[in-house]
Amino acid sequence: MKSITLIGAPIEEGSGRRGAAMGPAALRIAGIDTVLAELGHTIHDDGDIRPLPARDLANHPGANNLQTVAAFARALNDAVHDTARRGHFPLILGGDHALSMGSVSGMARYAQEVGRPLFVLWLDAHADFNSPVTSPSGNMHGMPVAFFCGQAEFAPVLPKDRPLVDPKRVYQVGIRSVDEREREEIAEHGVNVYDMRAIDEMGMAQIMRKILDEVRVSNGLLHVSLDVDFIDPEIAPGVGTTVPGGATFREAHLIMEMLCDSGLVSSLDVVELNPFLDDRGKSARILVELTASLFGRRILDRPTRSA
Ligand code: 5AB
Ligand code: MN
Ligand code: MN
Ligand code: MN
Repeated sequence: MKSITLIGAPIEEGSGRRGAAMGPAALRIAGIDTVLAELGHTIHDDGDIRPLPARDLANHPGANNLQTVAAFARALNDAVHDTARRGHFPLILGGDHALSMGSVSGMARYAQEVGRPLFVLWLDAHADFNSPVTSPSGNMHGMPVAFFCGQAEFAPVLPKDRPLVDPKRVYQVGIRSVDEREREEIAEHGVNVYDMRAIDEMGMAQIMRKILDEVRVSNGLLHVSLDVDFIDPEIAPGVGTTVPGGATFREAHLIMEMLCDSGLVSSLDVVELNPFLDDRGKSARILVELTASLFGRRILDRPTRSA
């Protein structure tokens, strides 16, 4: 059984629209803490982080709301790092995906301290490998992977000596919407991409076995980042950036069960939930179910609901 610390990160400034700041509240209302406690885990919830705008940073024309995003990233970097050092599992409740600049960087620091490599499983319709220079929108939720892999364009924003993630240890699954420049960058940097076609051809189980084997042989830590738009919008509509043709509930569920069985997961982001766009809490509930599976709920234990 684990000690799990819930860290709410109500950021929406990375996404270019309002609503994702309500994500942590919706996940709590959908019962994320109770479900995990019922599985026997110990849950700590210190509420949401409340960062101060990073006024020391200069604004950048290619990075919208940079000061706010950086403030969340810094606060989360520390919160996640402290949580991991205390031996707790950091479970980050988003908030838009820009928050992963902080959560993954915090885990990269921790991984460096314990002398283990950090792997990242990125479950998303998008590659999120833009930079302030390449982004078509300027929205920083499309940039976190490039950020924690150390793209040079971010140099003014963060210390140069921060621990980075090796792009060859980043595994993106479910990808189906990639910008022109992102395509070049991810290829150049050697990010591992399993797009929807790969999932259809290989099946999710084979993909997951390959990824988990890589983490296991390197004695790595595995950070999982779950963007709601990874799942098909028919079943998870509560997100601002829907792309048709996403993962089914069964595929997403299988991933969580295999992650649980592996025992390799060190930290999790649940991001991009926009309750304002959701359909009667449907997406929040699915995210809670998937999280429960990652922490040990078996499919046999799922409650039967009458229609
Ligand atoms: B998400 C786009 N590539 O950079 C951009 O939802 C979309 O965190 C980014 O994956 C989507 O603006 C960001 C067009
Ligand atoms: Mn994303
Ligand atoms: Mn996405
Ligand atoms: Mn580059």
